[in-house]
This record gives sequence, structure tokens and C-alpha cells, in this order.
Amino acid sequence: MLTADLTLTRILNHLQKGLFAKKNKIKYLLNLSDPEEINQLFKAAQNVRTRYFGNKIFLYGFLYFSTHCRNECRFCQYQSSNKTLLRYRKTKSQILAAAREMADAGAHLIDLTMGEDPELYSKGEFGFKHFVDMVKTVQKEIRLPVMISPGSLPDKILADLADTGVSWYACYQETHNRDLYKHLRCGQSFKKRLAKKQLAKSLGMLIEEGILTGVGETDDDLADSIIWMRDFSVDQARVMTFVPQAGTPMEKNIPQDSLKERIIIAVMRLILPDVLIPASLDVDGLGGLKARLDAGANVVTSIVPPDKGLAGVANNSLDIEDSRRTLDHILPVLKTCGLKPALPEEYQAWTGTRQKTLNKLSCKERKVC
Ligand code: SAM
Ligand code: MD0
Ligand code: SF4
Repeated sequence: MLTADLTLTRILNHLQKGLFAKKNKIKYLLNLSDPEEINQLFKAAQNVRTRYFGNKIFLYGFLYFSTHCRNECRFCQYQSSNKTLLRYRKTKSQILAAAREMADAGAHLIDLTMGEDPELYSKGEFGFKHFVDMVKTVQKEIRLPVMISPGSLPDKILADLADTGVSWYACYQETHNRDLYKHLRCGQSFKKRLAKKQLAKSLGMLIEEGILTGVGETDDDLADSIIWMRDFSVDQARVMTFVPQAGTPMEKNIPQDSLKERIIIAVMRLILPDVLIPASLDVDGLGGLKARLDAGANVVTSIVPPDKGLAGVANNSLDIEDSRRTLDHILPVLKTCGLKPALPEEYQAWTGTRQKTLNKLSCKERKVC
């Protein structure tokens, strides 16, 4: 327990100085409920964001190129037993056209995401030839940094992709409570998923970790996840509110509003001050963007072009075909928050510096420098 004189102001001042916080302080912040105090938390998170990133925001184009999946994640509409879903697998030229459109509009990165598509995953490392080829082509033609979110890839394929210069590997644990993980990502090894991130990091890739809220986790679990992210030194830290999906085992879960997600964003900003933190359009669409930025996020993710038959994850169609996930709609929201899009070269400078630091550290760890 915290002593009575450890007020919120003291904790926030401590964190704004960049000092270390123990788990009890993290839990104290996660548990705030008074609107005034939550406001104070958000203001502190904004101050920290300004210190590290000025008023600049990064913009990620999201390209969900195959919605086929062999897995059974209980929270996800793309789980293999959801037979009601119409699935797609985009061709290389369709992927290139969508990536080009997002790059031309001003996105800073292309996030190439898929389910664990059985067409690729059923043949071991031999199933990934076209995928690796496609990623290389996107890099060559689009000339923007690329993130891959393809699931638990074979080690050899991760290494091949790191070799081609892929900047980011996104692979979310959802929770660091092993029992809850087992329930949510049933049939998938907790340890193996962590090991993929460790391998990608050792190969020089930047790592995005992600957690879900509204899935039965406690504040203790959330604090453990944030501490895990700090210990691992993740480069991007995400939280998304669970959106119940028809045709899945969690469809009747009571949906949670965005407040807890925003509190977690703010706490992550204070505990992981220099990492990228997304405001995802995938949960509440464009209408939820300002509130997430006001909580201290500094990346807009799940920008999706219309007319291409592309889906989101938490919400497969929200705000896509009416073009509300495009820069034309996002930039005015940034302006109302007193924020601006970064220049592409500013984003590339950030990732470049971060990768250099990572490589130096891992050299030291491997004692090869
Ligand atoms: N198939 C790959 C994988 O699972 O790693 C890539 C897709 S991954 C980027 C999809 C992520 O979206 C999940 O890890 C989860 O964090 C989030 N997600 C999926 N279903 C969701 C839902 N119903 N509500 C909120 N977030 C969800
Ligand atoms: C998003 N729907 O940005 C995407 C997704 C995958 N790397 C990201 C969860 O919200
Ligand atoms: Fe498949 Fe990813 Fe959805 Fe899990 S979260 S069912 S692995 S698409």
C-alpha cells in the first residue's frame, strides 16, 4: 500500500522527472477514478509526450492483406471457427496499390498484417516465399519503413525479413498473465510468442508489444504488462479495448468504454516516456481519436484507404468505406489537439536512431563490440 502522503501530484512530478516507478505506483495510477485526477494524469502524459516528441505525430497505414487464420483466439473475429465471415487474400499488385495510395497521402509507415493464414503456415518455412517476396517489393517500390504483423513466423523467415531491412515486428501478447493468455490465445504457446519477439529484437528489428483491456484482466495484470514492456525495452507499446465479435465465444462480453484504455495509454506514456504509443482508429474510429491523443498517444494507427475491400481487426468495417480513416479526416483532428504530422524524414530519423541504439546494446549484450 502507498502511504497516505504519497499524493497523485507527487507521483506525477516524480514520473515527469523521468524517475523510476515501482509496481504499487503504477497500480495506483491505473486505479484512478476521480475525473479531476484522471485529467491531471492526462496532462502529465501530454507534457511527457511534448518533451520527447514535440507536437509531432506519426501516421501508420494499415494493410490487412489476408484475413485467413488457422488460430482460435477467443477475442478475434478472424478465428478459424468463425465460418460466417467472408475472408480475403490480396494479391501483390492489390497490396502495392493500397500501400502506394497511403504513402502518397502522407503515411509514414506501412503495416503489413495477416492472420496466420494456413496457405502460408501449413508448409513450414517453405510457405512464405511469396510473402517475403511481397514484403521486399513493397519496401523497394514504396520506400517507406515497413512493419510486419504476420503472427508467429518461423525463425528463418523472421531472419530473412530482418535481412531485407524490415523495421518493425508487431506481435502482441495481449496480457502477461499466463492463465489469461491461455484463455485468450488458446492453443498458442506463451513462451514461443515471447521468444519470437526476443529473436526479432536480436536481429535488429524494432518491437511493438500490445495488450487488450476489457478481457477480464486486473490492474495487477496491467501493471505487470507495463513493467514487462519496460524490462524488454519495447519500441512501441499498444493497448486496445476489446470489441466483442459476433460468432465468437466472447461475443456476449459487456463492452468497455474507452476510459480504461486512455488511462493505460497515459500510464504507459509516463512509465515508457520515449516509446511510440498508438491511438488506434480500429476501436472507436475517427470519433475516438482526439481522446486517445489527449491521453498521450503519439502515433495514429489503422489508417485504411477506402474502395480496396480492406478490413480492420477490432472493427472490420468501421469508418473505412466512408473514408474516415484517411489523412483528409485525421489531420484536422491533430490540429484541434495542437499537434502536427511529422515529416517522413523525421519518422525515419526516429526509427534509425532507435535501431542504432538497439544494435549497440545488443552488440554489448553479445559482447561483440
Ligand atoms: N494475426 C496476427 C497476430 O495475431 O499476431 C496479426 C493480427 S494482430 C495485429 C491483431 C490484434 O488485434 C490482436 O493481437 C489484438 O491485440 C487485436 N484484436 C483482435 N481482435 C480484437 C478485438 N475483438 N477487439 C480489440 N482488439 C482486437
Ligand atoms: C491497428 N488494426 O493499428 C490495427 C492492428 C497491427 N499491427 C495493428 C491492431 O489498430
Ligand atoms: Fe488469428 Fe491474429 Fe485473430 Fe488470433 S488475433 S485469430 S492469430 S488474426
